[in-house]
Amino acid sequence: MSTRIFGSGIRRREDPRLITGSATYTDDITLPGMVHAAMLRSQHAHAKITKIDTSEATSAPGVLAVYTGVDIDGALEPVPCAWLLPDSDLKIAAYPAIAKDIVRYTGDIVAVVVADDQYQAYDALDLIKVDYEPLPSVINPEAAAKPDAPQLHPDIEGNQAFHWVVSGGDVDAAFKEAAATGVIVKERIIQQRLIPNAMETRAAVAQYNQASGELTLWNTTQNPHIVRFLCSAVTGVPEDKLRVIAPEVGGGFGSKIAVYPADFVTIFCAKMLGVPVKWTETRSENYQATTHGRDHVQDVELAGTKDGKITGLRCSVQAGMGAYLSTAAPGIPTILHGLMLSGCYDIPAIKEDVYGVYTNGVPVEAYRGAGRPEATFMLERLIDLLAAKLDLDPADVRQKNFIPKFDNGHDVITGLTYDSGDYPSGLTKLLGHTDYKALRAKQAEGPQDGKYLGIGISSYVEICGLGPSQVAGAIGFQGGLWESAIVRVHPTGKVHVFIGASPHGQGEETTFAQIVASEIGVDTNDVKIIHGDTDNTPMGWGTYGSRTTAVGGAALAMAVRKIRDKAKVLAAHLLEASVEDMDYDDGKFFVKGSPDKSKTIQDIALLANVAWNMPEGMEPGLEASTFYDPPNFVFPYGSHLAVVEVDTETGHVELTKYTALDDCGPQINPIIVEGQVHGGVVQGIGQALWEEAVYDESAQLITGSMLDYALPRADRLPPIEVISTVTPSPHHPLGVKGVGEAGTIASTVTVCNAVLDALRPLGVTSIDMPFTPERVWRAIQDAKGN
Ligand code: MCN
Repeated sequence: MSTRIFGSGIRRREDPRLITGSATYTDDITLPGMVHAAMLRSQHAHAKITKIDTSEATSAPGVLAVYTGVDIDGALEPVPCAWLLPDSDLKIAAYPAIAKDIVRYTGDIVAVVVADDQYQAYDALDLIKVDYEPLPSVINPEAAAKPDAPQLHPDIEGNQAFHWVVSGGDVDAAFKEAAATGVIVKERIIQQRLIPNAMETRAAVAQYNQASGELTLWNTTQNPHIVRFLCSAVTGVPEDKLRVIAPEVGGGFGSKIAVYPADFVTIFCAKMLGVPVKWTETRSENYQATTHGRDHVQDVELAGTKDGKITGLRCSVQAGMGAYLSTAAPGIPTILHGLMLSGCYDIPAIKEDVYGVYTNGVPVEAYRGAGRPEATFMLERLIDLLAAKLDLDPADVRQKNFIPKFDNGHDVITGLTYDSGDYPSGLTKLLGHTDYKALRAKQAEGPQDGKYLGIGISSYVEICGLGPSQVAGAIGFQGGLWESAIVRVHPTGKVHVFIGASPHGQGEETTFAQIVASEIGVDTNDVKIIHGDTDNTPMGWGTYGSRTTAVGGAALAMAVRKIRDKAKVLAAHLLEASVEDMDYDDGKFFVKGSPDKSKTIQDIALLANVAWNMPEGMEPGLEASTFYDPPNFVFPYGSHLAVVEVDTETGHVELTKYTALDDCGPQINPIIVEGQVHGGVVQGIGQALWEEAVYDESAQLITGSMLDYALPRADRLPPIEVISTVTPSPHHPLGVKGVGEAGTIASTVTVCNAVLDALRPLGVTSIDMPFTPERVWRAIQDAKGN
């Protein structure tokens, strides 16, 4: 086995079971005596519950129990929020898993039915009679922050969940100077609500042993250890008696970070009834009750000099939180958004006010990119506006402002230290590769048949590899951000890796095997990656924030290096050489200068496990574990380019070209990286052109199914070209940075910049996302004064 396996695009070992239908998801779990739960969810966005009559439902065929908010009183603690943002006047609205007095979004659980089968449970839901007294509702975060807005929570004035500020440099002076001698550009940006669309909806199966008090929860989650932690706190089952298993998870995109009311309710039912209980969400329930993403109203202004040097950025953001604060919600529009506002540039003065606002919508959580697409959009859109105002090429304005190449740390005004980057070279490579000059020349030929050509670029840097834990504490994240790995080499040289991280589509079963294979020279097929079961894996803080490879991969690399070090000592002992005289290459330990005097890793695995002849004081076995807490985040970056043709008669946008240049350090598996970028780019394009969670004036979700919510379709996309540069992270043992969210962070603004570049000759400077044909057409008509 060659050490070159690191960096090779081997096929994903996960795929055969995924594409042949032989994977086991939570809904595939069937246990003896198992019964089924269905949640009755509020149809009102905001209402008082005056009466609930469950008598008819309780006596319906197959029904075992109906529980309401009264029943869980005292049995379940309130649903927790786990990001207690400091210095923000955070006001958490405590709420029960089943609403008792007031519902605050269409989807709030009002009752649960448990029946012998799923259909009986659903039929019985219709028999529960709930009397509501409707209350006024509000969905737009800006409207919800107004003094006369309906009040969601009695003691949270103005619906304000928090007010957080990031500030560095003298912003007011920068704007004063720009007003006198330079330029200022302003924009109002609506980051519409988005609905994450994982292939698998949410599900939970709870099995409680009333004799032992042990509970097993199969749960479709991105972070089983966090689920165990929070379920223990809410249900009272001690952590040592609580096992959480995330079997196959069909994607999450952030929506499976949260621990949901329905998870706690399923556990409650299993505890009460003493039989296993399964709950699986329907797709429309998923739209209604699984967390949404984005939902910002952003007012942004950028100050610059007349030759295009950026001097200041000032913004105010109203971030819709939905009815309650979801598990990680407060950190998203703040830490993951506000701290990234300097982007790839050295902006000397930045101030942002972020207001988290309660609204009558589904709680908002992380959605691929989580805060960073919204930050990148603000900055990169404003840079295009600045370039347009000064009649400069947007690529030149970026080059003029980029932080110069750095290898080991660069401080930006928001307080972060980026690890490494070469932003100018990345953009130069992208522009060369796509023949940007030729594209501009073609554009200069003018519209063809009413179709205007637009070229959009954006440059991004993102914060990922979430860690270190010390920072987690400082920013109020109620957990650690380290990862751990155990590597166990069996007597025949086959390897088991136990990891706390919990991939759910990203491919780490393949790339982590590549790490092991590269470090100790075993075949990737001889390495099994075990994850997603809290009883069988060491602690891990989950897969989100593109951290699994940056943090979990580092833990693994360090553990497997310990194996290599021990194997070297053993080999020296067996070959009667001193350790200093030993060399290692490609799975073989040999005496320097005498390659035939060698032991393979398999030889050593056997000898270590039988332990007949160990060096003095050495423990038997070939196993190592590592707890890795990174010294800093990692900061991948890149530049993307899109070309569009806009039909000014119909407003239709045709995306004709998309090229992504990303730098995530050395790539373990370029095919997986490409796949991640493809998926991410498409999700970002979805926001730019098609997707929007629409609520009506009474806060009813009217895009409540896939019929009404426009997901990206393959036939509407051009080939997505993925190129790269490689800048290692100085602090990661393998130099790698994350890539899982990169595409989404860059692509939304890239495509919007392209459309608005196309429409510049017509005087259109702003359109609200998504850029549907109707909105584009109307913007053109408005610009024409029609
Ligand atoms: N990788 C690599 N070389 C690098 C960096 C990464 O080969 N230099 C590989 C990794 O080993 C892994 C993949 O690329 O196989 C993504 O790794 P990483 O960037 O570490 O991201 P995570 O595994 O932490 O995944 C989280 C990220 C996030 S936050 C969202 S949201 C998202 C995403 O990944 N959700 C996804 N990608 C997704 N892909 C699928 N199929 N489903 C989701 O729900």
